Amino acid sequence: MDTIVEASVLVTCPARNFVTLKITTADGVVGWGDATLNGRELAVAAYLRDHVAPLLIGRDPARIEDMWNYLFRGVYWRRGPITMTAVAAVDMALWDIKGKVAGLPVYQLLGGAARDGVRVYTHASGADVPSLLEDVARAKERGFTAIRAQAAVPGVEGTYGVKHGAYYEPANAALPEEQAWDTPAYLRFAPTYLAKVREEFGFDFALLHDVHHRLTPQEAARFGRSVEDLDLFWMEDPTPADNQESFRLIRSHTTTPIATGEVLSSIWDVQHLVSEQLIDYIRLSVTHSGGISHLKKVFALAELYQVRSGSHGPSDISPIGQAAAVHLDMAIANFGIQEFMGYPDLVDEVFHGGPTYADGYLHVGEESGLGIEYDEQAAARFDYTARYLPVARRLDGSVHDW
Ligand code: CS2
Ligand code: MG
Repeated sequence: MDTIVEASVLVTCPARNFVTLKITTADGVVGWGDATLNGRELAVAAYLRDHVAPLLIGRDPARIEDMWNYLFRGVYWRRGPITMTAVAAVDMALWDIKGKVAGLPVYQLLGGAARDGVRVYTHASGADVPSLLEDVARAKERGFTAIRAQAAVPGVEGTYGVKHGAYYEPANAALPEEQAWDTPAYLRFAPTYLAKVREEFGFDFALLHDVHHRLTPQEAARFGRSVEDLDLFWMEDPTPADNQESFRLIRSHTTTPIATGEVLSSIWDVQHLVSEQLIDYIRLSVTHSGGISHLKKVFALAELYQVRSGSHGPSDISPIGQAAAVHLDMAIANFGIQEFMGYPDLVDEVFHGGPTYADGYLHVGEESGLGIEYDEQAAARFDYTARYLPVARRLDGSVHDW
């Protein structure tokens, strides 16, 4: 039996922070896991380094389900993004090792290809409508058949989702930037710019929009109704999912498809949403919800209720997490779509390999394991840089969901 002899936590910042777990076995096999949680990277790194890594030494890397339960049930305090991101990193690394030992890509270990490729959507945004339309045009030129559209709301400084430069990175300051939020202004403006996208580009591509937890259920129902003729692929995070039952009000008023889940981290956080068919797409990410093993169970539950996957895949999930997501996307029956923003070039200096993009799809390679290698020497060149996600405040100064 092979055993784990080393588990090390690597923090690097090529353009943005990433946390990576490296597990090494006595047979010299190395597995990599993504442990990046935007704005809370050091919390996960500490949890892994101080409370998980010492427990891994001497254990059998082949016993993935046992390890998952050991780290989920065996620690007593359970669930939540910090814990589930740490568990995810171990899970991904062990699947990477299992694939390397078997000489197979991970998707083959999950049941093989259920599709020829993984359809992806990317982001388009603009500080005003003309720049949004230009960004949508660029995404279409790159072959994307599914595009998320976000524009700044006039008069609302710092509207969510508008990139500054080539990539959208919301963790933009050493302390949380405070951004204004004005729901009535958003409700008046967002449907108009989404309509302009349809007017300019028609209906032959999937148009997505991220509400980003900003509305009450009633406001979200109103928003969903207002864009029904725009045939959105989904409206995302229309309202916070802390109260899963609140989605029923939205569901009862609009046929606009609903996606949620990226800030959730376990099957129990979405069980009611899925089993009551209150949503159409589930957005948990491999990196923040316990890894491949747990997310495969979430998608299996979702399949019973005709809910499809729509995994979160921003640039603040590392290429390792993105690769793990694509391996899982390849193997499940109820795949919906995969988010794919791409990464700044600097990231390629640390993370080598991974799925390749072509004509609106990601194609996972045939390399064994997850297919990503991590350059520790390159990573050591990029020190952690404190970056926080913004905080939203309403016009009266009270805190709103960001
Ligand atoms: C967004 C993310 O991609 C999305 O759907 O919700 O950009 C999210 O804001 C970031 O991942 C937060 O770090
Ligand atoms: Mg989102």
